[in-house]
Amino acid sequence: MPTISVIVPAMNEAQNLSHVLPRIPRGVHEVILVDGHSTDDTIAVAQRLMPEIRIVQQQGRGKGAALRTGFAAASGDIIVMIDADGSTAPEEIPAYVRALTDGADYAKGSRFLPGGGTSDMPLHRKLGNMAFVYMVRLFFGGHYTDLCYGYNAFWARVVPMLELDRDGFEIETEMNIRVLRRGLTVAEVPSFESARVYGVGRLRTIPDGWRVLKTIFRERFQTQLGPVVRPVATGLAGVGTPVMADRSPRFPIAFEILRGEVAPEIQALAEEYEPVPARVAAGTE
Ligand SMILES: Nc1nc2c(ncn2[C@@H]2O[C@H](COP(=O)(O)OP(=O)(O)OP(=O)(O)O)[C@@H](O)[C@H]2O)c(=O)[nH]1
Ligand SMILES: [Mg+2]
Repeated sequence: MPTISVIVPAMNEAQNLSHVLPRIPRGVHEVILVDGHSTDDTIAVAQRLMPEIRIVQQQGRGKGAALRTGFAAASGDIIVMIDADGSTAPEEIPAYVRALTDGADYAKGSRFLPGGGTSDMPLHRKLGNMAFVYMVRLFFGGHYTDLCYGYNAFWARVVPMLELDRDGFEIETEMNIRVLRRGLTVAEVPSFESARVYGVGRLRTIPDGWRVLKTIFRERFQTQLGPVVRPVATGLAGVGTPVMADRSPRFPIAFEILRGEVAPEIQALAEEYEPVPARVAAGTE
């Protein structure tokens, strides 16, 4: 039975955690809060709301560094990343899990698929995000409908293939591009992003947008990834068992979708979810 780790990066989110942690469906294997050296009561509040929560101090600075710390600490088969400010809905976790157990390697949220949406994005951010989406389609193939969004889920075994090294909000861009470069099977899941409940976000449109842009170009022109592991068969509309043609010594684990049921509480919710036909991204490398 695949187990699920939920990673929650949090920096001074004490006021928001009651809008997030209690909404995480029962049946997940662990919840890891990656603390960004919060100076408020984030840790105490998290422990009160969820006594079994694992608290990990992030290494380095920024949301990207926090997520990388969280991914390294996760012990589940599936990793789901959500925000601590109430923007991402924990009720959607089963939908992401379903996309993975249906055959995707990586399930990325999209606010711009039918059924998704956002009340957290001013127009200029929507336009910037769309421009980046089209650049990524042009450079890397696939047909993403969203890019700079922090709600994704994937099999934990995907993590070492991604060789992530970004520190800031551009980590999501790095992840979303690298799964394409690796030729992994990607599904998009419609997702609704709410406004953060309390406080102000740390994302700054111009500097962080610039970091995203630099990341896209670096992926296009500079970064060499380690040995490529290429799926030769991805089955119907991404639902199938990706078989890896070349088993690189660095990634000795063949990708077999762990079929079977997740925890019954999640499974029951996932069954109610009618998957939108997976948007499968074609690999380019
Ligand atoms: N551990 C850690 N978490 C962070 C850091 N920066 C942001 N986060 C968390 O990452 C999530 C998303 O960050 P936000 O600041 O809300 O960014 P955003 O959602 O793009 O911005 P808003 O729309 O204004 O909320 C939240 O849960 C933050 O607490 C950081 O440096 N360290
Ligand atoms: Mg936010």
